[in-house]
Amino acid sequence: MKIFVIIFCLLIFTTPAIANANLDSDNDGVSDEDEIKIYRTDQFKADTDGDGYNDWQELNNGFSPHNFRQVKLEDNDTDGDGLSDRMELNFHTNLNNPDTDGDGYKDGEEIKNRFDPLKGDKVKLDKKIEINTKKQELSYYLGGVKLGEFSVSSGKNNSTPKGTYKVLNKITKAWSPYGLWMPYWIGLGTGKFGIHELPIWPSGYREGENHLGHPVSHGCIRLGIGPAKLIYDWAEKGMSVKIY
Ligand SMILES: [Ca+2]
Ligand SMILES: [Ca+2]
Ligand SMILES: [Ca+2]
Ligand SMILES: [Ca+2]
Repeated sequence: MKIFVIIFCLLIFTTPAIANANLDSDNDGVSDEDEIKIYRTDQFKADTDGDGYNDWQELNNGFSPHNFRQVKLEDNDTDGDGLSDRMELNFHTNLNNPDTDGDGYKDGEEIKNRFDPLKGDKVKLDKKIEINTKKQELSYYLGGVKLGEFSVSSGKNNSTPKGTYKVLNKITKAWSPYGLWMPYWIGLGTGKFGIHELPIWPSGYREGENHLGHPVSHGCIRLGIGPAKLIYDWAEKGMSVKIY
């Protein structure tokens, strides 16, 4: 009898919740729950921004359902907090509230300064770089969320050591024993190799501009002009770099 009562209670209390989770009032393919909690769209209006495409079509094709112009999620910032709608979805922040955790700092500022935008106290998020030598790609992550990726040139004949290394040092313009400059040097492990911008010969000639995407270096990981400075500025001494 007791078991029967428990089962009966479970049925009456859980069934409506399950039904609600799948409820799609405006029949646009996105559940009410997801519209309210994740996408912050109008659960009673299939086409929230009135551009002729319903919310599901927009989200499924990577467009913002909050902009009547055809703007991609990564190029739209609904709440103007410096964090794109795409990144808000990735970080699980509220794309319609510039300060999700209400601590006085905008979501975009928090991400830029490495703070958790979901926790009011000053909790720092982990930074991580990963280099995929097969794909010749460097990705960088904050709190497990990928912020971006760049094409690299790693060592020829598998000469880039695999494993997880810590950032040893950062030097704006390091000198290589091969007789060339390595701008935006990020030393890894014991500093015998690292990440840097396409190297420059003393004559001024820039090495390997067309080599990104191909493993041609002596073991270092080369980045293009632009991405090298971005990663240099973003990287911190002691942070983890995984090469595989
Ligand atoms: Ca819906
Ligand atoms: Ca729309
Ligand atoms: Ca935003
Ligand atoms: Ca905040």
